[in-house]
Amino acid sequence: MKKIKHIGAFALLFSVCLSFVGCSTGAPKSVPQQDFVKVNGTQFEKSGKPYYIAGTNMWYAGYLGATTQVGNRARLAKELDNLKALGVNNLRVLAVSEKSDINSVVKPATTNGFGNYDEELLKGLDYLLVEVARRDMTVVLYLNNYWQWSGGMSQYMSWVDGTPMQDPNVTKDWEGFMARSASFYQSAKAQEEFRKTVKKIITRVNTVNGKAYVDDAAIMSWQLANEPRPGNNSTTAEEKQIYVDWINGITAYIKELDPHHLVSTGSEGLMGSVRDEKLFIDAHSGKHVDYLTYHMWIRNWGWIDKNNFAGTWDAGWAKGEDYLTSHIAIAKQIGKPIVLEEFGLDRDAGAYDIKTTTNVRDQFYKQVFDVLWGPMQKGEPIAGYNFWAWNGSARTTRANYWWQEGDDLMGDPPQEEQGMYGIYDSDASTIAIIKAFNTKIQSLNQ
Ligand code: IFL
Repeated sequence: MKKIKHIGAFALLFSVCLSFVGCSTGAPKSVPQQDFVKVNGTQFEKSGKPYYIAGTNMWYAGYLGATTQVGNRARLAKELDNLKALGVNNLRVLAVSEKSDINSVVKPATTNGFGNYDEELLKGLDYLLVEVARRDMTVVLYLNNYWQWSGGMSQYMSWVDGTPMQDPNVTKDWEGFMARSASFYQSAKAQEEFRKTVKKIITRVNTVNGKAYVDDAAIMSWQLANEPRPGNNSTTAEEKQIYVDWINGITAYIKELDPHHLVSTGSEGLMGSVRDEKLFIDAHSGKHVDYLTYHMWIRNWGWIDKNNFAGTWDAGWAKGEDYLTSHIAIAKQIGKPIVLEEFGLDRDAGAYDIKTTTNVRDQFYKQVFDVLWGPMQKGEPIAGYNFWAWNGSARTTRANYWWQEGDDLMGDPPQEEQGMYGIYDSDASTIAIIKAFNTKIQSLNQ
């Protein structure tokens, strides 16, 4: 009799556990799989239909969802509605930031030291997920940053060894900065803490709708970081291997926590892989990396000169076009989809002022879209794009265009002049070009 009572109690506990995520029976969770973005060969699909990404970057979208001073839910709703009207179906968003004292880092931050989280900002992310789902959009959430503007890997290292973070905007020592960021992959303490944060986010239960993140189909992909690189321009063979091992290890960990969502790296492609094609392939061949990512920065990489667009355009664009297509060929070789998840260009003459025309940028967007559309129509592995970035209704009042705490958040992050690459809601000509391309993309999602 006693034994039967125990069995009955166990059965009750088991059935309760089936209906809640978080009970660690080890049993697979009963999640409706149908709506998750999945990989089918070299394409994405969702709810049984092709799913091409017509996306933007909006790293600050979770910040806007907060109810604290940095948040602005009315603005978030307006931005999402505007983006929806543009045919945008995906946002690439920063999930977590690290507090740093240097100027070019966003404030406040999600993490104020190891294990010290700003719950209000995390609730902002919760709110964003609900609003995104309401509009039938998805998000790619990145969990770290190779660059300084959200604290990122360098800030992890500062917490590990107590050495203050260096601002490469001030020191101009980008090589030193990159080496410091990449030392993150080799630090046992940084990795332990990163995994704790990854677990904290991925196993979170949304405070707005009660849904576990692991069950939320609004999340398309967990992304390791924004633009993780193996190191600086002098990266050794050993450091390349450490980077690949890190990707394989952390992606396996994410899949253990959440087997249903896609996982991606956030890599820029060859330019973020010390121009080593084998390294880029190795970094994306692991079984837990579901698709490839790449970014194309024609001016950052010196292929064109913003002070001489006319004189540098032809040769620069030839490199850009080759970069766009050669990565699609690599994806084909690996047999996974690829997303162009960042690209952008300055306003005319490299100005930051919202009133400056965007003729060259518009031409650039058109040309990028034309290059993508050919292989998309043929079913090649290019699975979509995210332009960099959506500034929307944000405006800067700073004469020098540098962000200060309390200013509007926009797609141009605090490490760059506000207005450099972002698209404002008043940029009608660029918006029309984006909308036209998104309409074509949506015709594939039938
Ligand atoms: O703002 C930059 C961002 O950090 C990034 N790639 C390039 C952007 C523009 O310079 O991820």
